[in-house]
This record gives sequence, C-alpha cells and structure tokens, in this order.
Amino acid sequence: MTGFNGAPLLANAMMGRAEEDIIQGSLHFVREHLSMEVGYLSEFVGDTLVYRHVSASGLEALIAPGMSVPLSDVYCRHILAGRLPEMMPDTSHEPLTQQIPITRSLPIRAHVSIPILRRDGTAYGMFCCLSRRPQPSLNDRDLEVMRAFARLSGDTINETLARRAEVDGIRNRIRAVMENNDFHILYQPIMDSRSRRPKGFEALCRFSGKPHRTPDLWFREAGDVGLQVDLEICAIVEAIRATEHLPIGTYVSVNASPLTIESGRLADVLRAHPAERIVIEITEHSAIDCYDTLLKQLNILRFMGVRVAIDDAGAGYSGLQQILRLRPDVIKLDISLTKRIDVDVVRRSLASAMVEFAGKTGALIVAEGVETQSEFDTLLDLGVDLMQGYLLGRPDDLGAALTWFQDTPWQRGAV
Ligand code: G
Ligand code: MN
Repeated sequence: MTGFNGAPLLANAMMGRAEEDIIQGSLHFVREHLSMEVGYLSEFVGDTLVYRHVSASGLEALIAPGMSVPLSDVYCRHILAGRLPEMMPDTSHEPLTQQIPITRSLPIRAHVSIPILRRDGTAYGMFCCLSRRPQPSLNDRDLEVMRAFARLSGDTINETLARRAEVDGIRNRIRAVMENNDFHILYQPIMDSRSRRPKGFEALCRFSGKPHRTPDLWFREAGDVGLQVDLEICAIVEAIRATEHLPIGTYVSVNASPLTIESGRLADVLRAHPAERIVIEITEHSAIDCYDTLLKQLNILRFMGVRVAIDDAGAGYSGLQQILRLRPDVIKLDISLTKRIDVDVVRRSLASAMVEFAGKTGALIVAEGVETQSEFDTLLDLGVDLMQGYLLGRPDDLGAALTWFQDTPWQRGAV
C-alpha cells in the first residue's frame, strides 16, 4: 500500500523530508523578507511550546529544534485569545508583553506570529518571526505574506499528521490481528507426481479481519508500517504447529520474505520443531538488496536441517539470479509457467530446463498452480517431482489435510 503521491506510507510519515524542506524554506524566506533574526514553527505539547523548525542563523544557542519553553512564558496563548495582535512591530507599544518573561529574556522587540491549526480546528502551534530590534516598517502586506507561508506550513503539517494517523490506524489493526490470532492457516497438499501421495503441505495464511483483504495485501500493508516481519513470524509460528499432527515423512512449507529471514528471528522460532520437516519458501516481491545477510541466515537455518525453497520461480524477481545465488533445495515453478503449459512449447522448454538444472544441483522441482489433468500429464512427462494446485487439492484447514491420509485411495491400497 502506498500513501499520498504513491510513496510508501511509513517513509512519508516518519521521515517527513518534504515537510522539513517546505517549512524550513518558508521560515527562511519570511525571516529574510521581514528582516527578522529568528523564524520558527512551534508545537504545543501540554503546557509547553516545543520549537520544531527553526531558522536563526547565528542564534542557534538561543533557539534550536527540540528546545522548549513553558507556554506561560511566551506570547502564544495571548495571541490565540486575541489579547495580543499577530503582528507587533514594537513590543514596547503592547503593555501586556512587558509582563511576559521572554520579552526581556530573549529579548523580543518585533514579533509576527500566526497560529497553525489542526484540521479539527485545535491549535497545533505557531508560525513565528521575531527580532531583538523593533521593526517599524512592518505593514499589512508583510502580515499577509506571513499568513500565506503559515498556511502552506500548516497544510504540510496537517498532511503529515493525517499520514501518521493512518499509519497508527494500520499498526493498531495489524497488532490486534497478531494479539487476537485473527487469522487462520490453510494447508494445501504438495503431491509426489508419480505416487500422487502428499509429500508436504504449503501453509497459507488467511485473515478474518474486516474489510476482507487478500493475504498479500495484509502483508504488504504490514510492510508499509514496519510490521511485516512480526506478522510473518506470527503466521509461521502458527503454521509449523502442524508438524505435530501431520504424518511423519511429510513436511510443512512456510512462506518467508527475505526481510524476515534476514531478521535472524526464524532460527529461534523453528528450534522446538523438527527442522527436517520444515521448508522455508522465500517469497519475493522486490529485489533482494543484501545477499550476504540473507545467505548467512539461510546457512544457519540449513545447518539446523531446514530446507530452502525459491517460491514463484520464473515470475518477477524470483529469476535465475536468485536460484544461482541461493542454491535452493526446492524450486517452485510459478503458476505463470505451469498455466497452459500443455499447449505452450515455450513454457515447456523453460520448465524442462529448470527440471534439468534442478536435477544437476540436487534440488526438487514443485510445479505450482496445476489445475488441469493435461497440465499435470505434461509436467509429469517433463520430470517434475512434485505438484501443487487445485487439481490435486485446494488449501484447506488442518483437519481436512489430515483426512487426506485417511480417505485417499492410495491409503487403502487402491493405487
Ligand atoms: O506465492 P505462493 O505460491 O505462496 O501463493 C500461493 C497462492 O496460490 C495461494 O494463495 C493459493 O491459494 C493459490 N493457489 C494454489 N493453487 C492454485 C491453483 O491451482 N490455481 C490458482 N489460480 N491459485 C492457486
Ligand atoms: Mn509459497
């Protein structure tokens, strides 16, 4: 999911580069334009004023971002209440300023300050310029310029606040899903092509939360707010519990993004389980940028006995490069390669090359998305070891997966 302007939500909300540039530029401009010494944008936090953006060349020791002062020591509340004007060319002409500590402590002689309001009308802070010398030339046009830049800065801040609220909302929703286990795992059989016996089951996560979203959207959204690894691990913890129930000799295949593998958290998660019955499918929707970390973590998992699969091979980013570098134990041919393979010579030759490659490197090939008998027969002819798809079994709950072993004909000796 992306936020405004198509940029990732989290990046937008947390880094706020655009906000920084616009506000800093505005402060600098008005400060120069009005010949003032200091420009700043503040935020009210409880009873204090926090300087968020400051333009004050040479006076950084007096005022800098992050510094704060009690609201009772400054003009803001009086300006908001109309007791002081937004523009004061000379503070000595305003008796009230003489009772406020900052007038002498800074000191302040000229002051222009425009309230920044949130979209709900409450005060966020002030957009302000001040000088230690009076500025008698300040006029209504200067005030209008200040207001225009204050509005621009206010709009920018409100956009950031809206994004932050959106990110918080998504975070809370995803945290709730993890805390309440608001998802379930379906298991889809992966069949031996020749015996047609289930060799493994791919664990697929389904979310029950409203509004209904496909799992890839949930994971992508979690990624947008920095919770992708947590959500994936949560799903994996649940998925591998199936090894306790499924017959010995079958494996459970779980999906993990490179980010989750690189996090180094999987080894702990898998430790209490029979590693030789776990396959990790590396799912990828963008280029891998740090092969070193990924390979290091994969080696740790492999040393434990876990096998590694490349998911969706032949689609998008899961290309030959990845296969060459990661040396998977299992290569899962993407559905886009198996679909209509029975009638397409190009797909057949690609799949055949993969089978040959897998044979030479000791990897197993799984064809995904097998939907028709004709696709199955073609893939069997090509020497594909394992197959997965609606023809052989749809993703279903663990109970249904277990009945495969009770009800399928081969168990009764029919095959
Ligand atoms: O990316 P990955 O291969 O992990 O995703 C598997 C997805 O493909 C699951 O959501 C599963 O429901 C779906 N799927 C499994 N078998 C078939 C199939 O035969 N046809 C189609 N169209 N989708 C399938
Ligand atoms: Mn997969």
